[in-house]
Amino acid sequence: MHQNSNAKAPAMTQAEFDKARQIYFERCAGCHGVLRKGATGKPLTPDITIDKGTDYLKTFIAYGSPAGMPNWQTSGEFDEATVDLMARYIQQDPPTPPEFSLEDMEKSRKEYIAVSARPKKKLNNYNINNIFSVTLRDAGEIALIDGDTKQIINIIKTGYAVHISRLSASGRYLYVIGRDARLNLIDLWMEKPDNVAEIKIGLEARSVETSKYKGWEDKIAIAGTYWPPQFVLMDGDTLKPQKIVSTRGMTVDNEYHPEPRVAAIVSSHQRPEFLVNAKETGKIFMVDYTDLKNLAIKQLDAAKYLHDGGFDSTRRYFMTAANASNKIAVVDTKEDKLAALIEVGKTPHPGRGANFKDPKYGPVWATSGLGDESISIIGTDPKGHKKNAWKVVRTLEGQGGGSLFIKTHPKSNNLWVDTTLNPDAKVSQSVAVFDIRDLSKKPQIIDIAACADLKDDGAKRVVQPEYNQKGDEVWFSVWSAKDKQSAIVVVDDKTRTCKTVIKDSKLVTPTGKFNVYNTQHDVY
Ligand code: DHE
Repeated sequence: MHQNSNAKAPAMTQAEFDKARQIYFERCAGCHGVLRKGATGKPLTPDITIDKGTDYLKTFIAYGSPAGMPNWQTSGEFDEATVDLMARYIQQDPPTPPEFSLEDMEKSRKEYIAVSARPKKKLNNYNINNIFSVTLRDAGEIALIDGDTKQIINIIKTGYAVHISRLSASGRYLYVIGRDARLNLIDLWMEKPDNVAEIKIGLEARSVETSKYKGWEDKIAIAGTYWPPQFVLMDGDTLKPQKIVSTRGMTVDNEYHPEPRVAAIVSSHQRPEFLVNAKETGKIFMVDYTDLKNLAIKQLDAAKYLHDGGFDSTRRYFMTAANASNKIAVVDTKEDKLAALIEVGKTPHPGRGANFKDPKYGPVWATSGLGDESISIIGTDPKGHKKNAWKVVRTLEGQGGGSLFIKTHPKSNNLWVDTTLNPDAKVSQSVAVFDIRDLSKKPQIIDIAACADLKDDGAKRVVQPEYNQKGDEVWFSVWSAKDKQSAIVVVDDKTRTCKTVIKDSKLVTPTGKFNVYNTQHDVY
């Protein structure tokens, strides 16, 4: 029998425990965390699960929940015996999660269409530059939507709790990473764009990127994991894994950390280099991808709990949130040096941030955040506006805390800010929009959820503004639970009025939206 520290945990044979552990790491870790401490899914540590008891847990696993827990038995994924096995497993002490080697990755890799058999030119008539890849978070899918016609081109199976999409430098390949660390490669040149390859790079992941430096377009893909704490470099067109690098090591305070999770990854436009954020150590790995056998990596000390970020308008400076330190770190990717650490509001959360020309302070980059209503505007022009560079030149007042994303476009006068996680439904269902030409003006508040006109009582959280390629439309997700109706609302950027609502039963829990052109060229 399996030995457990808590005698109240239900009995399991060792064989049952080993089988359940495999299932947990393959299907559950992406949402509940490898150590069961919770992430998008609830924590499942024994102090919680033993009290709930086997019958309660079996019901939850079998039928799922509107909050995103899949219905494992009624969907046919698990039979009753497996449900019972998993209900007993999550009452045991969480085992140390397994490492994940190159061999483990290669074993999981599938090439649905070999490179040689893929189209030699684009076989469809879509305006690829204006396609949106839309995360269908709890469905484990993405929707490809034609930005011109607003029609769904395809619904494509990806990883569980799919997280973000990124584009290859040529804009042909779409990379989609799931929290379960499944990476899908989608070929947008196919008659009907679809999966051409996939690989599992670990147990839990959030980020993916590809080589953008000239001469390296579409050559190398990189993806980072929360578990194991590492990142992997792969062939861009086949996902064949080539090199794993661990992020374990010393924090910026020179203490050892066993589990620095890989957060944002960006691809330098100045050098053949990736920038990889290690969350818990506060280190930024500058990874030179020109020679994987003799990999050259420079480690920059930034600040702990690195999260998301994006480039300034020149795409020379990487602006990234060290969110639990309430700081923005600025990396000069030409000099490969930390340029600044800037104090901002509580728990900054920029997504990729927003770049615009401030009428008084010149080129700036903006972030909103989770912890308070402040929107920090940072000067980003050390040449032309030296005294404003790397300083908060303005702080705007948004609707409140709980903001996840902020966005503008080079052709727009608007700065859009969501407040997705704000507890007040009025605030989480609307967005604030500032006029960049006069930031002293209060923002206009637009009730996006009302535009969607959804009949049921879903949460209707509005998340992540994303522009179309032309910069004259802003797309918002109206995100409700899996069993409620969601929608995508398209707003006319000039009139700031709702112009189209995309509603379809296939659009389950839409969250992130990635316009091909803007994502490929870092336009935000
Ligand atoms: Fe995300 C980006 C991590 C929850 C939607 N999210 C990121 C990035 C990281 C991250 C590290 C930057 C990736 C990059 O640029 O390479 N996200 C996490 C978490 O750890 C967290 C807080 C909890 C979790 O369990 O995953 C989390 N994220 C969420 C959500 O609940 C969101 C709102 C809805 C969803 O789909 O899961 C969400 N995250 C997003 C989006 C981006 C993102 C839309 C990309 C923004 C962009 O414009 O690039």
